[in-house]
Amino acid sequence: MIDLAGKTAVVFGLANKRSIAWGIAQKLHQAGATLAICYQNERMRAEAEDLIHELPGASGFQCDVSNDVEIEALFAALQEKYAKLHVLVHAVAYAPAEDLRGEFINTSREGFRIAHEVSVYSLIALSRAAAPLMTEGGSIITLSYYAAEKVVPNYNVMALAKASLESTVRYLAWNLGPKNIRVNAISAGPIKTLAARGIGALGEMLKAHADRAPLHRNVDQLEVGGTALYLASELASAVTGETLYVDCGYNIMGF
Ligand code: 0WE
Repeated sequence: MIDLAGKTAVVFGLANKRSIAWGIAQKLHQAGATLAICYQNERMRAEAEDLIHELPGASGFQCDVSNDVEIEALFAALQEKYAKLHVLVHAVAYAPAEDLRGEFINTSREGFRIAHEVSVYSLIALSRAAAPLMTEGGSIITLSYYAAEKVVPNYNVMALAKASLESTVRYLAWNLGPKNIRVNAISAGPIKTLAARGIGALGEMLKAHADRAPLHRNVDQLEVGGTALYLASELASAVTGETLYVDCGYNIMGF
């Protein structure tokens, strides 16, 4: 078994029990990591804190990753409480709902800006804040989606953001490599989370995915968590700048 005892991980993007962040947090916790788990705002607090209490030793923090003041305050609190950091998980994305449907050509300037700021710039900002605490090396993990490479109808501006996110992973890997901080993305197959709930055709997408994927099923949050645990561990000590597919093989198919 992978042992992360003595390691500290900060996880961003917990909304509820269906969150990919929750699947990852559970796996890191099982492996013995000390967890700091972040949720966006006061509205998310009650539900998030109830979950966090299920993991002995884990602590909850409020941090809106689009706010530099909140990021600075969070990392000051993490430095105070834990001194060192080994793992950062970024499971955050957002585009305005009206930009995730309809004609791509109608993507708004504001929707483009918000999608990239919340879903991509936040990884750069969090990595910059975390790196000084990763004095023993580290592992930074983000979440991507196949639409970064191939058109998925209606994913629209989020697809551009995921393409940029995967490039950001490579540039951060290059920049942070000398500090022995690895940076990777997990490209997960579609999962029924709060973020996916608004999508009209989600049921249809999950079915098509299970039909076409070599494993003929969908992926779940704990399976994404398993790959995150591997990336967080020494087993992945030479893996950086990569996008790893955790999609039951869907992406390898040409027809
Ligand atoms: O990355 C995602 C979803 C990210 C997301 C979801 C929402 C819904 C609510 C970002 N922003 C928002 N904004 C909202 O207002 N996925 C991989 C799930 C997803 O989203 C899709 C998909 C899939 C799959 C949107 C259209 C088509 C397919």
